[in-house]
Amino acid sequence: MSQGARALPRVMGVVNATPDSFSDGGRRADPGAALAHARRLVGDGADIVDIGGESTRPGAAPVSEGEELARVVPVIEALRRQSDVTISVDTMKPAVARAAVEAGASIWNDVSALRHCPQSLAVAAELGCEVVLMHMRGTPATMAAEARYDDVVGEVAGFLEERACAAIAAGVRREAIWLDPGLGFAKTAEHNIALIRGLPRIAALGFPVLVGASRKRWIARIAGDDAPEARRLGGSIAAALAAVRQGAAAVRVHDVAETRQALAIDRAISAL
Ligand code: HH2
Repeated sequence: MSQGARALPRVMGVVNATPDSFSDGGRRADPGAALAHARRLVGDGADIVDIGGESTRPGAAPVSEGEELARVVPVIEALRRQSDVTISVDTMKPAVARAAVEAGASIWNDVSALRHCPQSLAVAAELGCEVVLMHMRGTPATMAAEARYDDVVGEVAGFLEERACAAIAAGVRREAIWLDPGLGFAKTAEHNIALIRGLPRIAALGFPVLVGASRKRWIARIAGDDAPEARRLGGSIAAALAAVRQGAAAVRVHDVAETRQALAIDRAISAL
């Protein structure tokens, strides 16, 4: 994931192999549908496809390890056979990350920043894959009540720095680490905006930064239009462009083709 400041931002496309994801309502719960969607994202130009089998939306219920494995591993195996796209697995469970890497994933995207299980740090080091360390407080079931900060940017940056140090101390390669401020995870709309504005402080930690704003609830809240998930594209693209201008190296999105187009135009104009 090492890239210079002027490298093109990478676009990570989201595949939720879940019956209860907030953004797509479980339309891709069966592995065949999830695979078809992943292939479409690759055709749309995704640099990375992020496959998850446990929803992390506010209040989401946990999923058993067996269920999560059954949801994601067949999709990763099939996608690996059909495409050489970079695959990441969105999981908090080390056993799922391990099976995903064996099936062909090369990034472990962990919204718990390798804190969910005591073995997570050691397993990440052993797998040798890249890892995304994301800021969250509590769990998806409890996080909404924990959105209280004195200095959200400083506290998130401090947490991410501590987790990167813990990962390196456990044996994860420094160049394999990405950081993510975790928009929407124990954050109000105002916190999310402050974090996008404050991204340079997080990027200054010296790791590439991934930002996931796509279709999240705060976009409709700020726009004041109460738009449902599938109608938040305009705000999602605005947030992705802002994040990239503030130093994000990659954006996690549902609408890959549209985001890539917007990034290309933004890049062309800012290079004038
Ligand atoms: N957001 C979601 C899930 N995983 N991972 C990272 N690194 N950053 C994020 O912002 C992020 C994430 C939530 O979005 P989604 O996957 O669409 O929904 P759900 O968790 O309900 O499946």
